[in-house]
Amino acid sequence: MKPIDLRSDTVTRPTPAMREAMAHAEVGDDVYGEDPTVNRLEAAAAARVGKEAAVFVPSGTMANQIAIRLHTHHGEVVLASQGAHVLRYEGGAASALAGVQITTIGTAGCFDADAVRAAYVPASNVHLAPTTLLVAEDTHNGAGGRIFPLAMLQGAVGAAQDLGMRTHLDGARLFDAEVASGVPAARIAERFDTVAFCFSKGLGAPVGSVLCGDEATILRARRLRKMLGGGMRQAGVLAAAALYALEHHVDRLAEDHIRARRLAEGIEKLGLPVHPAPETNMVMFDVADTMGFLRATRARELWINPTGPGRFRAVTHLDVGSADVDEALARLEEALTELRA
Ligand code: TLP
Repeated sequence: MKPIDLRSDTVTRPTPAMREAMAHAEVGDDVYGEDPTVNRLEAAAAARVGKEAAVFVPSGTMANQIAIRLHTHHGEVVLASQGAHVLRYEGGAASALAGVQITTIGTAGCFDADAVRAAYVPASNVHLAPTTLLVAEDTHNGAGGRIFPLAMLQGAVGAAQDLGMRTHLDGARLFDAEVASGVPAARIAERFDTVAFCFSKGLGAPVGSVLCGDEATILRARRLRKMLGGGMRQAGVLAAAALYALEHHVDRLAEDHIRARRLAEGIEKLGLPVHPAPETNMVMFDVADTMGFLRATRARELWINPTGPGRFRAVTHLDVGSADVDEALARLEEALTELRA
């Protein structure tokens, strides 16, 4: 039985055309700035999100953590959304590497200008840790691939900047937001000092993310990348896959979103609560018996990750076709019949 892997959009494998691009990539030593394919990728990525410069890094986690180091000093506070990736899924890096605390604000992955103002602490009060950085996440993983409403996002970023804070956008899935909302990625990222996005999620590349911002900031980011061990020599082989993804796999994200909606409808028909309604490529649903559901689905080669007790996330991606959605629903029905027997 062919496994259907809905654990994440990180599980995609490079397509034959992408492998072809990788095989023919021109390379050089990127730590010397001499890899032509990396240089091309960085220029294309920066232009795509309306920033001056970009640095290619191995992962979204490294991009976010470099940004946090860039914008803060030890002992400061970062404001981020409830369930933010930088807080929940980056191995405690913000405290371990940058020495900052994270305070969460807002609900369901979003926050407004008032929430930023209410949480803001100036450096003048010696008892309190000052808030110096705002991190937004769009789309929001923990909130089920939710798109941050643009007016709210711009209001919150504006408020942070008026207070003298720096701002970073974790746009691991920024192009899902662009394709689903019709708002260009550059517009979403416009007011942020830095923006990170990933090639290794829905865009289908095997490895890689970028951090984008102005020239001076990205120059500092290059030093931090080196410090963290992210200087990657003949990385053009990977950059070729990322470039291919940027050129060929953005528009097709719409297919993932259609499939996620169809999957959600099918899951609801099977009697499982789905919430929120999917806006992009994630379907969040509840099954009370977490371990039983995992066993019953795994036994049928249907792979879905829990995100907490009684809660699951199914993600559509490049390697999940329309027929796979039907097959996943059939396996799900069988698993639930067994569970309810
Ligand atoms: N998210 C992964 C897991 O870490 C949870 C996934 O399967 O969704 N920002 C956001 C919003 C992300 O969802 C992720 C990956 C990252 C950053 C980190 O990217 P990587 O995995 O490249 O370090």
